[in-house]
Amino acid sequence: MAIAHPNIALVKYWGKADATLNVPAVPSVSITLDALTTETRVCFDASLATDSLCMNGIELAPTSEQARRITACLDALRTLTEIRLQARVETRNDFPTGAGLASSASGFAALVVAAAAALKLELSLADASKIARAASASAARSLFGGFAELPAGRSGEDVAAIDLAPAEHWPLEVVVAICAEGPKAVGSTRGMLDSAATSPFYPAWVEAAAADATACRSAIIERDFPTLASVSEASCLKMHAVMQTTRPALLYWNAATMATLQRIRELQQAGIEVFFTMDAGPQVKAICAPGCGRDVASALASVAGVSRVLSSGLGGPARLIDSSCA
Ligand code: 2P0
Repeated sequence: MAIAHPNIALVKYWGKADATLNVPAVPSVSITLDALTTETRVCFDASLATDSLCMNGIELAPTSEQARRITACLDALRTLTEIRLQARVETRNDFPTGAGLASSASGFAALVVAAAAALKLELSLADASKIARAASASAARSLFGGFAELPAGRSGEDVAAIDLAPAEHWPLEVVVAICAEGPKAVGSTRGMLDSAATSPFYPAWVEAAAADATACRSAIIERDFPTLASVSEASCLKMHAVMQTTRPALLYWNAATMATLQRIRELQQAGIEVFFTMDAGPQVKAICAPGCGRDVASALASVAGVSRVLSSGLGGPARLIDSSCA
């Protein structure tokens, strides 16, 4: 069994340089959370005719999109061995799946770690990260704890995420305001392709991304909260500007999202070190300087439309927790 945690990008990934190899067009910088967890068990079994997949207690049809992506990831690992057996995969998230909380990041990171161990493959972190990236680019970052970066690539390139700093370097706190519980309307992969094809802002977004990643990296290394807040909010809002100017428009926010942003602005004006980021869903992630999470959580819990808040510190890398069927 392997566990992995979702990560939240501070400088966002939105766009592909190579959709087939799943290579990002922009660099992204993320933090890995400790309070949300995916647990995945993989057993290769000679009695199976196809991969058999169970997610959160529900069997997935082999023809479903999720099953297809999981099998493709398992195939990438199987081809590195002599083993051609099919696998039983059981995976469970202790947080909402497919709702803008990066369940595909933790899911594919845990899958790669569990399946590699079950196949007795000794993969470097870089190689594990490349395989995870091919399945879901944000998963490449969840192989690492603390702070990670996934560089941009070019068409045909194979890029891996890199470790920027461990969680202990700067124990930021994260409060997630749940603004809607359901699954997101449009998946990230479809949305990114539509944005590249139709948003007039997409070229400017790609052009500015390297500078944002550089500024973010420096702010992390120097533990410079105001700079991290400024570059992260700007990256998030630019990404949402691209999303909103995509045709058909990707409107991930709801009224509670907006009310939460306004509450965070008030907290900032009151001197609390906090900033916001949002992904392909309505949830708002409030990133807090060490020690500020409790006050931010109680403030966001009372925002109209916020159903609950989740609080987290920064977490460790994807890892094996027992090796029974890995
Ligand atoms: C991120 N997102 O950097 C950005 C911000 C969503 C918004 O990474 O197409 O599910 O599978 O590579 O990994 C979501 O992207 O997309 C994502 P694919 P993935 O966190």
